[in-house]
Amino acid sequence: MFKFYLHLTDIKKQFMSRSTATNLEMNYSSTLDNTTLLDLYKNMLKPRMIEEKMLILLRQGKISKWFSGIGQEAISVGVTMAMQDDEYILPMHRNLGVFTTREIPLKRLFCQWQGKMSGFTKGRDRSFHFGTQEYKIVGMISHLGPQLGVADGIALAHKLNKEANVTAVFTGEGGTSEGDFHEALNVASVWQLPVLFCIENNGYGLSTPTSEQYNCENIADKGIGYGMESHIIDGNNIIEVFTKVSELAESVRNNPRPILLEFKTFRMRGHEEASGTKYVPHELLETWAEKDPLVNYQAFLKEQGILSEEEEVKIKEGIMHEIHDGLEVANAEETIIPQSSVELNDVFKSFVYQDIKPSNETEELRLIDAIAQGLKQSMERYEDMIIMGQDVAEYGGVFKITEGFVEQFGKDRVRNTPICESSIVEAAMGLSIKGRKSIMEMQFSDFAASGFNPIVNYLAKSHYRWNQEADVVVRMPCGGGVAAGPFHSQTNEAWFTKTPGLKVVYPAFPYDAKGLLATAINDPNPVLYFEHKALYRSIRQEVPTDYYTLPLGKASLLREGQDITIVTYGAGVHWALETLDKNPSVSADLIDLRTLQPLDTDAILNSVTKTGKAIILQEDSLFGGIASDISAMIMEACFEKLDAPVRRVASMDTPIPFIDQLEDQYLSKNKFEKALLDLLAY
Ligand SMILES: Cc1ncc(C[n+]2csc(CCOP(=O)(O)OP(=O)(O)O)c2C)c(N)n1
Repeated sequence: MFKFYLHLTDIKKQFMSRSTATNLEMNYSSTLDNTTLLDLYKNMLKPRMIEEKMLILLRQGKISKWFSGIGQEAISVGVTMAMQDDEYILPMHRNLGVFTTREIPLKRLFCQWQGKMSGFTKGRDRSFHFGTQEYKIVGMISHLGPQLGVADGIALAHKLNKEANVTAVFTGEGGTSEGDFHEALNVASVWQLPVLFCIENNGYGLSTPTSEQYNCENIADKGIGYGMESHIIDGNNIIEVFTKVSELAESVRNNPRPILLEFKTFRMRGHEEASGTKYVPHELLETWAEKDPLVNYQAFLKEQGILSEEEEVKIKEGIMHEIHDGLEVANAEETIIPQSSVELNDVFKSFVYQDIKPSNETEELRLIDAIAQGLKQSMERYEDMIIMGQDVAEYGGVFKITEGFVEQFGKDRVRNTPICESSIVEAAMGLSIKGRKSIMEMQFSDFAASGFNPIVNYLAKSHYRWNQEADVVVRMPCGGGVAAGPFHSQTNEAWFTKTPGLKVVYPAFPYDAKGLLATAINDPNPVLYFEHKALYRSIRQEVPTDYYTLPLGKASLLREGQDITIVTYGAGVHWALETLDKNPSVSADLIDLRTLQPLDTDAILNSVTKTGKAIILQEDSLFGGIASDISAMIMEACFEKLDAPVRRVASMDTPIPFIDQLEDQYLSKNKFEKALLDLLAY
């Protein structure tokens, strides 16, 4: 608590009493006309009155949860009024004032909170967890921090489009402890992105006081570490918020750069209504109650003769009617009738595959060259598509796939990134919100762990939640057999195949790699594109020279036989081919899945129906891998056709080890032949 009291004393010096605050408001207000001054008031009053109504409904059990922004309205309203209508705002759970100041019809907000169809998420997400392109608002995901990086992506698109726009993103002081905060500010500063990072320092993150959240006097002090301008603003003074943010936003529009804004304020109610405020010292609540932004501002407007009693009553009545009418519409709307087909259809944005055939001209390419060529041709096809990743620019990436790209496409489009996996995935999401495609290169697929949250929670769920596609391809150099140890050898596709909303592509040959990459890029949904490092330079094939596409969700039948079905992908395909070459008497269907999501279930089930035996080979360790799901699927669909139990062949359930002998023992490669022959003999 010590630290918080410290800054409280500072603030007390400035705002000891209502009249001091009023003086300050007067100083700033001299530049504002009466209409603006009244608009600031009306815009603060509306969220306050809505909240008061919601608290009643909550007590009556008519809404599920409520995060109160009472006492913090000046920040939401002042910032939103300082922004142009075409500029994005990314608010948090206490920023109702952003939504109301952008004039979202209340009936829609109420429908959203009641989980009705006329809300913004078709009942799929609650409270403020939604975005709307119509109102240029991108709501939070529960994980708080990720939207900071999303703001970077939106701002990057503005900057590259040479649009003089600023993006405002909110977080609480608790959210500043997350890695996403650090990464987003770092990236924004390195790239000089026009973002206002608005930190609402309201004293508590759930029950945690600032003294247990960070260890410096002001959050604004962190700006210097990022090379970023920062300001402290009295978050309870609407005129100060509006005037300062307006000035700064205008300055950023003319001179794009990030700015860190720390708004000093206080959370007057519990974290959410059910949790109460027992842990908050009474003195603090009393002190801050005196600084209520709405009460003080109303007093100021009256003192100045700008707001009369009659006008006040009229404004309040107007808002009351609006709330009443909105609630009537929302209450009357029927509840959602669940239809599984509707839910499943919205997981992905619909995409009509366009089959583009190559000409006859081919050349022999290694897998790595085919990927590089495909990537280059897509960069030519989509002139505003961006590649981002560590060392991808002049250095050409650690595997040299983007070598020469900077010369052809320039540094704006081929962007070296700091080591900020989360924030770059988030930036890619932001680019998609602005309609730009992007590709992110994970230096090694293992490092997707550092960008995992935004992949599985942001990219994957965005279309289902609020109809916003995440038009992003994440390239994933993966796989073992390269004696690189537990952190540079994993094949971690199962982390993602589990998550609805992600497509997963895993080619084994140069021809497939090029055509599937083209489609992954054309597809507006998030795609994880796995590239096996051990195949990069070892597998060659004749590949069409010009651009072509291949469909996702279509396996390829590499060998045809009668006795057994082998299902595999990636390096497993080559291990299976070697085994079949060594055992010419084995008559097998060999299915290379090529994509794991969507999965070509027909190809698998049709083949097993014919052969009556199935063996699934994966490079990943056994438990929880995709082989288990395919096995279960075969069991369920083909039980009566099976002549033997389905067999899974996978690597050991240990981390993948470094030294050759251990790695060889670990990998499924050397277990496959015996398992295949055993199953044939069953
Ligand atoms: C990654 C993550 N960890 C924890 C939580 C639980 N949680 C939700 S809000 C919150 C407090 C946030 O504090 P702050 O950022 O200061 O915002 P405030 O609620 O005070 O406005 C916590 C701990 C979460 N939603 N996400």
